Amino acid sequence: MKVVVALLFCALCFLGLDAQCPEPGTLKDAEGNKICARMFEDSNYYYNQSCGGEYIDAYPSEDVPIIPWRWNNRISSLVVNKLCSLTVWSRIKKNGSKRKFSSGIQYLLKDVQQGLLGNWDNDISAYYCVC
Ligand SMILES: [Ca+2]
Repeated sequence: MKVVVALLFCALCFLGLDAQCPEPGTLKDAEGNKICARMFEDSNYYYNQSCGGEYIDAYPSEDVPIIPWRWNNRISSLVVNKLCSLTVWSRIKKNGSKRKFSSGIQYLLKDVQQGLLGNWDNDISAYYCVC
């Protein structure tokens, strides 16, 4: 049992070190401006391979009731900066279900429950980010 726990702990350490998702406190754009949240098109059940593919950035106080068409129902993982929060909706114009993410890494939006049977994978259509 102890060996199993030790192995599991090591595996988690390894994943932590190799994590591809950026740490919340390090979120900046190419010019060094603070980003409120970064949303990615891909996720992975191996957490160190999550936050893949293309990404879209939300800046502090950015209010986007209608997500750009090519990003609609596409986001699968996300990171919210320290002291920021990201509110998302499942339908454009802030309709449908609503969910607020505080600072941290969401490796698998598939694991974030929406309603009784649904989840948030490929289902974000509007967002509002504040810091
Ligand atoms: Ca996706």
